[in-house]
Amino acid sequence: MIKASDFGNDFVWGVATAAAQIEGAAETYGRGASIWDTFSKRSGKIKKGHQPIVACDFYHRYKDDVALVKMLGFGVFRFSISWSRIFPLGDGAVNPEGIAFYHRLIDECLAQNLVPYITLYHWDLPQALEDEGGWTAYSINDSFNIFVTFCAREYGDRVKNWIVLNEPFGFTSLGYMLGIHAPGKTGLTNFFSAVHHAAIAQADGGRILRAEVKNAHIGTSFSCSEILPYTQSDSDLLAAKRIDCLMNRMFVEPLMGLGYPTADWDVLEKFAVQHSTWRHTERLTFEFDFIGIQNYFPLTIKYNAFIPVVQAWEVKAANRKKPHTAMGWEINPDSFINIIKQYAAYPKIKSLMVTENGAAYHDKVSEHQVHDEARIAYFEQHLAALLKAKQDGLNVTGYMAWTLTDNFEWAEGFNARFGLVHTDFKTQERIVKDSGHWFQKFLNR
Ligand code: IFM
Repeated sequence: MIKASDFGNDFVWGVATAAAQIEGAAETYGRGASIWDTFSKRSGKIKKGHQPIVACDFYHRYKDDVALVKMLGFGVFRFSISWSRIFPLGDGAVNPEGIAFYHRLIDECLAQNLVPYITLYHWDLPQALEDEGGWTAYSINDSFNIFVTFCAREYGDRVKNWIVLNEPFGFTSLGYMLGIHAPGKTGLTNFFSAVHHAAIAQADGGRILRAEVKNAHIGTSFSCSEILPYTQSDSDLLAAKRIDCLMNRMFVEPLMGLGYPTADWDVLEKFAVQHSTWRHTERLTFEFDFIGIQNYFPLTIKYNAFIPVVQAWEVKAANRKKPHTAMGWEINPDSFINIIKQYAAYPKIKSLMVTENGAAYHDKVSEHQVHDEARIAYFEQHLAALLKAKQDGLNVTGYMAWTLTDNFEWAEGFNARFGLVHTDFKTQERIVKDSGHWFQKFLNR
């Protein structure tokens, strides 16, 4: 049985959350609408028509939830700031009630001896900015920089740990290419311009934090998946390479000063030729103190001539049978380590931290308990693999479980449960699941 102390005294243990998924109070206390408020009101966009208006009611229950983080034994609480709670219209006038809420939350963390990690952007763009083009518009970078500067000056005296963006691949691909997340835009042109503005935002954000926050520890986080070719044929290998560019490399390499991986995907080269700012490597580069890795599954990729642009398709692996979570995501701790190693190989990475990892299951409440053995096994296996990799020399400095309470899982609504704590969305009652109790024991040993 592994235990937290095996990872060393300096290893950071946290639990991660995001404002739009937990806070609620979406239409009160001066908050402006975010793209998720608007999107979730559109018919058919969210499973069962769920909306994040109340969510976990964290806005009102933050003290109890922070106490749960403490009780489970974590040292870090990661949360994000709702941009439209601070700037209801994205920039311009601020909302004093919103500003005060995060002061209360930070104070509560510090009072409980928890280290706050703030994510600046976890997908909930102010609707007012989306109306001006959102992440596809160059003006987003000015507004984002105003927001980052404000938060850094307001909270930077007490918060030293910052994460600029959460999963740029996630919000640009699902929200601006496939249209299945807010704001529901589609197409390659929207996608690539969103990718580029997000790349500028992450580097600019890092620079602003460095200038504004004394002794800051600054990171940004990436969703990343190991991309496995279906066979060793040239066509499958090249298809896998293109998807690796699309899902992983295109987001991290500009940051490392390497520019976009245009040599390995001709579509990127075409965009770079058309848009001169794509070659402005200097603005896209920033040396973060840590890179956040968020991994949930690997993908097996096969060449498919009928798929436009990437000519690649995800298929079931021919040579490995692995279990899946309730989201249909393959559980594969080896692959979790492989993708961390892929990122660790970039020469400019100072350190890596797992800033999200977890699993959704169809939990059942019985006699006030949730026996989620599958989730416990998931954490045990991933942490055992991580410990081994760390002992073998991988520079990983922390792990944050996704997530504290069951919450609003974007297009899945409240139907996908990832929490260590069960949420009854009618009564807001919390029940610590067996996986929460498991963490409590693991962290205290
Ligand atoms: O819930 C999300 C989170 O907001 C971003 N990373 C993946 C999680 C599970 O889908």
